Amino acid sequence: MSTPAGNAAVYPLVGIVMGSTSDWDVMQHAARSLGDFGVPYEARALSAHRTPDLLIEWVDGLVKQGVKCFIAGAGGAAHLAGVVAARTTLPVLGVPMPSKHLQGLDSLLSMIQMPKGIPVATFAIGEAGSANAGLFAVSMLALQDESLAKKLTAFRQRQAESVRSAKLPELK
Ligand code: RP5
Repeated sequence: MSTPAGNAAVYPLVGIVMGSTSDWDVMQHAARSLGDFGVPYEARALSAHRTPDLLIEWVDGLVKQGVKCFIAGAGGAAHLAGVVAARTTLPVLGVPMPSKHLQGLDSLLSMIQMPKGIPVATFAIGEAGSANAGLFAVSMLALQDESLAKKLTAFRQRQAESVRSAKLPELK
């Protein structure tokens, strides 16, 4: 779907996949977290049940290119993250989509209850989980990248400062 730099020579460090283009509203928050830190990513809508072969092909392709982790967002009987995790030993971060009938509880339980042996690190339902999955990927990459670690520290400091300086509204 997109890469932040639009530069063909930059290989993605993170693969973002979602089960449907309808998930993009939520999954763009993961992409934004990565983009804000200058982390190259590739984002695609690919389904574990509608396009299984294409999904596996995409995962294998990114692994070959040297991607460091995957973020997978899906809703309902959300098996996408589990299927990605079954294909690679790289870390897979799962984001449960809010769903129409069960408000994302179905997505959360499907994703978080991975059977022993194939882990998926599951985040909160919706936008917060998506943004946090992006930030978590940045933290992992920062383990081996000092300048990224500094950016992350600066981000935390700015965030803390905005809370410290926040003023409550006047009484009505
Ligand atoms: C899942 O089904 C997707 O991840 C999405 O959250 C949900 C609905 O998909 P669409 O019907 O909008 O394509 O596979």
